[in-house]
Amino acid sequence: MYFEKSKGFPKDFLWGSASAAYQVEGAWNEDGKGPSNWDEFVRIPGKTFKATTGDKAVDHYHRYKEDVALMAEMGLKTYRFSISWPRIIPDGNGEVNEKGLQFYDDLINELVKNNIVPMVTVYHWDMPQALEEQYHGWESRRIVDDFVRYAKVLFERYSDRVKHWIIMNEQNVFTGLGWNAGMHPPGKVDDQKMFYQVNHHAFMAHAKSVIALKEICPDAKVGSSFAFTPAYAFDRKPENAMAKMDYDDLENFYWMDMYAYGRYPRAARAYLESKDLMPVIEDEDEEILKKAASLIDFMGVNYYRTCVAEYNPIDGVGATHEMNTTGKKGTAKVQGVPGLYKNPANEFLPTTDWDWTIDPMGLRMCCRQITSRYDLPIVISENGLGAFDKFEDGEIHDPYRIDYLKHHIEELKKACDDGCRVLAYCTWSYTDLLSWLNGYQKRYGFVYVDREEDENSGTLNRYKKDSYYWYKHVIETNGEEL
Ligand code: BGP
Repeated sequence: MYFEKSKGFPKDFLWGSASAAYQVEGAWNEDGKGPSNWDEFVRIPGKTFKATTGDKAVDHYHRYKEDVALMAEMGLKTYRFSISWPRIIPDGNGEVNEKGLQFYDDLINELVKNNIVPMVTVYHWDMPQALEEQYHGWESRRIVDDFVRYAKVLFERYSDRVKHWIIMNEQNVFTGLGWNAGMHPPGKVDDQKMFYQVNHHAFMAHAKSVIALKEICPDAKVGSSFAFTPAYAFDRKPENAMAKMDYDDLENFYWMDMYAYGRYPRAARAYLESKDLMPVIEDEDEEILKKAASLIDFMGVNYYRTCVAEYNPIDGVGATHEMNTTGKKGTAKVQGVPGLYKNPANEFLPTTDWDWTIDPMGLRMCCRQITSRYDLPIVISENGLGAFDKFEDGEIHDPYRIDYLKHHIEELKKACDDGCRVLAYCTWSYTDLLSWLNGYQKRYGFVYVDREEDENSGTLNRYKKDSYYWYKHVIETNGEEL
């Protein structure tokens, strides 16, 4: 839609930035923390770019005060971070580690003291390795109770100060890469049946945690963050429009419908039943999922890119289990689901060095679709550009990042004008950090961290990039001057 004049962002809009425990904290075996599935996985040769780990990451565990001071100076309104389950309950379901709880108490207090709203992700992919050993983690329904116990420990300890909660980060990504592509723990390949079962367990863990939070802290706001990649139909050929519908039901609505309605899309269900892929669902699940859906306050969206959906014949391309993790542009390959869709490149859009399309309008489309389909408020919990940055005498000039964020914020403003209720916008990321599979050279932050792939490289000192000063001004003007 077109409006003569923009109403702009709401007065209390939360301008933020995000991170995740494994990607920033380091201190992987300090103060009683147990090993996580990621601590284990990164040690398997060939799994990450140049065998990088989060052992030290960017040492946020020891430098959080300095990081929060930089946020305060910038005027950041909210900081989204995740809590490491194995720091809180080292073996997943045994003793609670007071030192782990203390770390997040200190971080939260530091944020609150600086007028920064803490936004907490309960699960951003680091699961206690002990649960993998006990019952194969997410593959067993036993994880649901252990997860909810962990979540309740957090709610009871922090919900006096934390009012914004994200239960799951990108359930579609950690399960897809974990059980189909073999690129995240537990590294399973093409285990479709288990992929859907694991997702059902994660949906139950999400739902029961939402219900528990509202009992403990009724005024808390809660949702989960979905990695939303909208698709364009390849062209006006009906079979390509249908490929887009299939893609949406199986790759997007499968998760968002569950969070917002507590049910799977009918067409997805029918497809899974025909392939004998439907997960085992227990009698009481439906009621719990529906109750949780009625309680969520927002849809969390991590938006990076759009894709294209084109009909893929039954003997067409499948999953390649490959990704551009080197930053050598043009190395990504077309992937698809035979009989349904494939995702060819979009020649109308530029791409990053890691072959992700750059499509600001896609962000507005995410908001519009969520508003039309679910009529829920929206938290943009991640959006940003991974790029090579150059450090020159203490300065980092990153006009490409400013350009990327500026155009996305412009589109977000239009989404607000369209009537979408957007509560927050968090860039990915605040400081540079570990990119799970792409090492430290794929940088996202406003704050440059002096380190490279080698664990012993760099001082870990922090430097403000040009984008830091730019975002400071965006916040000061509530998005009026971009
Ligand atoms: C999201 C994750 C983040 C972050 C981001 C960038 O999927 O939630 O944790 O890593 O993507 O991705 P990457 O690091 O692969 O470039």
